[in-house]
Amino acid sequence: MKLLRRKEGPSLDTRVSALLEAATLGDGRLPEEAVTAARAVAERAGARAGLSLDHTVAALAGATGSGKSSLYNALAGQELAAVGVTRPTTSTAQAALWDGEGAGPLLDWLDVPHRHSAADADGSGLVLLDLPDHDSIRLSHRLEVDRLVELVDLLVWVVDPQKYADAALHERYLRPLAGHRDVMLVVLNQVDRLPPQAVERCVGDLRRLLEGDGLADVPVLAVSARTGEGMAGLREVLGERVAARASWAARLGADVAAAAAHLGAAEGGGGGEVPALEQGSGRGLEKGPGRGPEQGPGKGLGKGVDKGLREALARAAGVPLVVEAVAKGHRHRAVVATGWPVTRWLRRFRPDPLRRLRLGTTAVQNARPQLPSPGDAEIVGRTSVPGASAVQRAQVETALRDVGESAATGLPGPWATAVRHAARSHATELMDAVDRAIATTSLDATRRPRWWSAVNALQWLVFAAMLAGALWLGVLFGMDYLRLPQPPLPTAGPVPWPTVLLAGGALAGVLVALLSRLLAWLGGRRRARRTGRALRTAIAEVSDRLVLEPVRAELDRHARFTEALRLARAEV
Ligand SMILES: Nc1nc2c(ncn2[C@@H]2O[C@H](COP(=O)(O)OP(=O)(O)OP(=O)(O)O)[C@@H](O)[C@H]2O)c(=O)[nH]1
Ligand SMILES: [Mg+2]
Repeated sequence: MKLLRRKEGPSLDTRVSALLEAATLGDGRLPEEAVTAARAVAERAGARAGLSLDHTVAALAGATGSGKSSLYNALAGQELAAVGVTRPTTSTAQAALWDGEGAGPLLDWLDVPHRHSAADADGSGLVLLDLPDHDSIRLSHRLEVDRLVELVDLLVWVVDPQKYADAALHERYLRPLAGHRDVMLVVLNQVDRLPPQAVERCVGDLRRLLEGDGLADVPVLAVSARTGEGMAGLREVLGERVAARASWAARLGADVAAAAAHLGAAEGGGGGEVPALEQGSGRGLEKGPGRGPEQGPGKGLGKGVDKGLREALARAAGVPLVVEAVAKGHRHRAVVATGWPVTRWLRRFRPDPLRRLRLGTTAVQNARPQLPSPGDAEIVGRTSVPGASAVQRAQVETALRDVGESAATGLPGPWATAVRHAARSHATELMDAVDRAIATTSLDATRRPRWWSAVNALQWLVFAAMLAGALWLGVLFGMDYLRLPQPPLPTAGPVPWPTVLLAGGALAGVLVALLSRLLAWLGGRRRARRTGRALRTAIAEVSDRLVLEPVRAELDRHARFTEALRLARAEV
């Protein structure tokens, strides 16, 4: 049934890859220890899957004197392990092999050099390990047990009637390994030392303790290595597991789930306590309370999330100033181009407001997007817009923090920190980038409207007419002065032509100049508005590239992490 259920979910391979991906994505965000543990599990799973899958490695583990070596010998059908009276007796693991062909590399990987062939013909494919005592006074024993408990396919916990309730066993091993219940057996040995009616009571008590450990379904077998009582049942259960050849995958599956749960707990911990490895991991399809993938980020990146930031950047970068300079510059140049020729030259003594900001000049216009050296950036990319004030810079800072804060809403602690950090990841370049964007945006602010040339030509024509009139009148005046006969004087109605030319020319010149000014004023306003829009678009692009994009990447990383974790925990 379990096998069937597993088939519905993702394959072990998929889950291992997902775990590895989750570890990679969590790297630098989650506690190093959880990431390393997840990587180690993935690596271990890969290694085990690459070794003999026809063999099932079962380890006899338990306290000293519980009878591990005695059971090992009884199962193997010969005295392979020393059974002593001095405790502890077994100091290194040894293996008994039932049809051990091809199991060499597996035992090399387990680093168990002492190997024997079991005499018992049944149980082909079983590799039985006799372990040292887990609660040993010798550190090397404990280390050996811990090492192998992590690697074997099947765990057979051997307890005796005196010490089955030992806290060390339950708290240090059984409870944290609750997720591994599918690859666990508990053997109550030495039942020959109990009166028959006490055996059942003892087993019942042990079962209750196991239930408390989260191991309700784990088979409990009462046996005696000495009398052979219950040994047939143990052999049968072991035989079934070996024949199914599924323990290795179940073990790795439980390992992957545990590591994923541990990563998830590290995510939700937010600096708090990280639950012990594997705790609660085996509750396969359950979801962690109050945390986890189903919760997800609260808001993520809303559309206008950086509105405040863009406004602060615009202010700090002096956009209102530039916009005003564009309007003024336009009017200034319009006057120079279309003003009354008599007075327009005066304008040339005044500086162009736009050029004063080093905007709209050719140097800035050759928009090189990325400048190779900072030196170049100084020359080409810089405007002379006055730098941001302390207040404006503080406003940018605040707005930047707001973006991070808003994007981080609803995320688990470490990811929220990562998102906040991502929002500020380019904080130092931000103002420079905005300044450069402004320098390269105000491109058409100095383009001359075509009507300026036409009006200019008209102005000179009118000016020429005025000059002609003046000259004509001058000649007439001179002739009169010299008392020469007056030539005939053509008139337009009652007014003589030279007067018409002079006065009309002057009047027309001034009128055209005034009209042009009005048009230039309107044009400047329109151009300023357009420039403002272009600058705001450029600033939005910078904000998007340097602030939102990193935030988006981090949010995406979190989403992928969550997805990978679900997959690793087979929650899909
Ligand atoms: N009465 C009884 N005694 C047993 C049984 N199994 C083992 N013993 C005795 O318990 C003692 C310890 O047995 P071992 O097999 O060495 O125990 P162990 O778990 O390997 O101990 P360490 O190697 O020290 O961890 C020995 O004196 C055994 O003879 C059993 O089923 N009944
Ligand atoms: Mg022993």
